[in-house]
Amino acid sequence: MFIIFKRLFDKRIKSKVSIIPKPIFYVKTMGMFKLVSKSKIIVTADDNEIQNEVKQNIAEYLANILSASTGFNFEIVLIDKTDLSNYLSNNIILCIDKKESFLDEAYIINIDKKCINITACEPAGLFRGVQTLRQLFSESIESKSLVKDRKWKIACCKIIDGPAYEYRGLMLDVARHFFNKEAVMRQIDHASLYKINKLHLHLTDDQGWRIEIKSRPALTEIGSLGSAYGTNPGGFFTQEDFIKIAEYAAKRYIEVIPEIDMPGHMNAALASIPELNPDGKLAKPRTDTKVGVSTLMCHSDATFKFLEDVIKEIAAISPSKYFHIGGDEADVTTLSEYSYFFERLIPIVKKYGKTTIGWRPYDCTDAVDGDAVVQNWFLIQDGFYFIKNKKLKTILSPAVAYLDQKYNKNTRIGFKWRGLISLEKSYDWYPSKISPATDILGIESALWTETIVTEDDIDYMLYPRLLANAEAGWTAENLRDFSDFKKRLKKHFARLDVLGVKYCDDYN
Ligand code: TNX
Repeated sequence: MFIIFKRLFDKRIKSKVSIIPKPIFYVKTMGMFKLVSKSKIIVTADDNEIQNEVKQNIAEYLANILSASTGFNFEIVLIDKTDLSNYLSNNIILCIDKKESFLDEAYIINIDKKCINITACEPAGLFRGVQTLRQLFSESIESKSLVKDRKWKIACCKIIDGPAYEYRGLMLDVARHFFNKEAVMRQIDHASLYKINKLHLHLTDDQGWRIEIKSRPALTEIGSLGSAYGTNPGGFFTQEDFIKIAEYAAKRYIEVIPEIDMPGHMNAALASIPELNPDGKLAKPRTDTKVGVSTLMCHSDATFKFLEDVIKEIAAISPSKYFHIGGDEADVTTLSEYSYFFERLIPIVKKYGKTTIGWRPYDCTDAVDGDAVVQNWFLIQDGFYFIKNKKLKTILSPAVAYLDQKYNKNTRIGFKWRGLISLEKSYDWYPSKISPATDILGIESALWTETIVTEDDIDYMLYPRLLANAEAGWTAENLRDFSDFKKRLKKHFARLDVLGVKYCDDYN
């Protein structure tokens, strides 16, 4: 009898736990932890500076989320590790332990009847652990308003977790259609729940220039007006906006990587600055979505003077060590111009302290070597694709991570030049099968926005596929399984509903 009861009970608890991306190890133990009005968030670390960082970025963040729905006020208490035994009852403990020799973003969660303890060796690990903790509560914990008459219980458990890949990115194209900083921050919030840690902003393209360059005001006075198909009036980030976005992301342990796409995809600049054009006259603005139509003059000093102004200003406001220099679809640039271009450009990027990332085929040029990173979107499903064997660190963006592609023929927006990308396709792929595992820095989901105009459109294309891609980046390949993912995902729709994410439900 007891055994039957226990089984039923186990099943009930088990069916409630639905963590995405899947952690390395989860085991349920006996009993339940209950969050109560006197629960506190306890922060402990050996180092004062780190303790303060954890308080500001993680404890306050967690307190905000939990207090809105529970109505409790969660005092945050900084303590010395030696006092920990006095602070166990009912509390959430965030603990930095440098002695734990795991990766930066790894963490351990121990939940017993008395307390929740999240331990990591770096704040980023605690932040990832907090995202898991959110998912252990019922979805109503995400509510921005008070949820009455609810018991905030979690089944006791132990979780050990850490990422498969260090780079787990989302690319957002704000050039084809512009999205303002509030819209970008909202996406940062949702992506961080699924442990995404890079936000690559595609800031410029033929249809629009979206970042203020103070020494070149025409870029935004002219180049930011308009969008693909002329569907909206465009817009741009001031440098202040960009700094705010990067700070907001950094508090969520997400690094913002700026991209200026060159030497192709440059029409918005050519339409703003006369001396970038062979005849010294402004190019016509473009609202069509043809690619491979524009190029900078690769042998021109005016071009490099312009690029240095741009790189210098962006490098100064961007905390990331990376600078993405595009390099894709330069179809009207000859091969020798293309090679010369990167030979002259890359030292400028280095001069301002940044490491380049570029889309394939920039890696084919001799200038690209060493710690440069390539973003490979030419990937084919079966078989590696080496060029020159440089063993560059690689970010994988195969078709299955192109979330601007339709799910199926009913999808109301999106392209299909890379095929239809159902939820299953976006989940069921294995990075090490398409690139040598030792070269993989990570993976990135790409959201090009030719057909994506509103925030609802972004949600519709990203969700739920971003969860599938996120698991491909975070969870070790041998632990992944689509049918298990689908079961977990089912429960996430309720969470996404509470968060107000307008996901697509026709995703097969
Ligand atoms: C290809 S993939 C592009 C973009 C387009 C996208 C549309 C790559 C590096 N470039 O310019 O927006 O296709 O799917």
